Amino acid sequence: MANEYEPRPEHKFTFGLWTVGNIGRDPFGEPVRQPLSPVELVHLLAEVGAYGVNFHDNDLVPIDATSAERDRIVRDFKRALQETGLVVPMATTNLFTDPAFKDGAFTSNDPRVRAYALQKTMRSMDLGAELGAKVYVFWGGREGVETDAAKDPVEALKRMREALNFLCEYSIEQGYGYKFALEAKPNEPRGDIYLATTGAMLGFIETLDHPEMVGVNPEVAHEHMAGLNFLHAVAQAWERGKLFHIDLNDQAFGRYDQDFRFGAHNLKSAFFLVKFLEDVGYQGSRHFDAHAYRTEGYEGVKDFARGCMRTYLILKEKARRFNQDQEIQGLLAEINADDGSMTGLLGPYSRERATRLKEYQFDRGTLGRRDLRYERLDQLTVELLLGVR
Ligand code: DIG
Ligand code: MN
Ligand code: MN
Repeated sequence: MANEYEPRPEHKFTFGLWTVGNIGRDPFGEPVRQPLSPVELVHLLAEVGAYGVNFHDNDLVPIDATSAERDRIVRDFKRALQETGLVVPMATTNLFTDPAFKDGAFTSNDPRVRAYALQKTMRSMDLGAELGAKVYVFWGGREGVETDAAKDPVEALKRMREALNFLCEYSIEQGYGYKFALEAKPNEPRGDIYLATTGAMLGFIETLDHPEMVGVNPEVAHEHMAGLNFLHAVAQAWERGKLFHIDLNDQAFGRYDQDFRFGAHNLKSAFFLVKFLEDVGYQGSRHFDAHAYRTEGYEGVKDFARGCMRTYLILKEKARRFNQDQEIQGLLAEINADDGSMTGLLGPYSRERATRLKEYQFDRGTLGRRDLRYERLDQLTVELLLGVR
């Protein structure tokens, strides 16, 4: 039998060209790896067992490419997809590298930059649609400030809303059928980035003209940078039907954006995330927006990519065991037991229910004395993860 931790297409593991193609440049050092072409990266991803590949426009087509060069690049890329069977579930726009975007794209104070950002995004949406992408991610890496003297945050939100409304209309008119997925990050590269968390994005989506087209793309590292529980952000998005995509990686709290291999830093939170995605039947891509350590060559990059997928599958098996574990499930049944005594008191509002609730005599002492056995439950979870159950 094929190893149960080997990736298969049905697992929907995807990587961006910019992840396995990351050449190791950082703010304090030059690149450590030679660049690979998009075609070479597609074959590398096929070799490690990925299902799909995603890209920013300029990961695939350089910003100064001629239309003839663009056509050749896209033709070669399509051939590599055909040869390997990889698909393109998601596309996005690079609105953060070029100096033109140094003060933002959609929220820039310069209307020429705001207009250019719309043009660049429409062209990138065309490219993504040509390659079959159905999810379009918006990460506003430069949509922020270093000083709030420079930009009115209300005006910035209005500009962001206007741009997204415009681009929703464009997708509708073109018949692209895109689901827009907004990706939050609290800071870096800007001192502060607008719409800093997935929760902020969920509130903002409801103010758009086509909220039904727009969801979120939560990233582990970004919610961790904000000191938040990633599972709770994902659960809130899921509960609202807005989990359109997800960026999996890992990240220490309070650090710069580390984009570590999935599960490389906090296995327990990674386990609860995988358990959630599998328990609810999430059908989207498991996209690893991460990159290998700067110490690695391309064999190490493949180790990184294999590690992301293998850890996900191992944790998926741990989640199955958690759901089958008699002692764990027995404790959960005890914890969630309901003797029915509150049935008449809890539920939708009615004057009669409110009256009864106000008159009910609670024994606070009894309520406070309950021994919930969470220590035992968590220890069993840890022992499951440590492989001793
Ligand atoms: C960084 O976390 C961002 C960019 O890489 C990209 O726009 C998005 C796509 O997943 N993630
Ligand atoms: Mn990141
Ligand atoms: Mn990301």
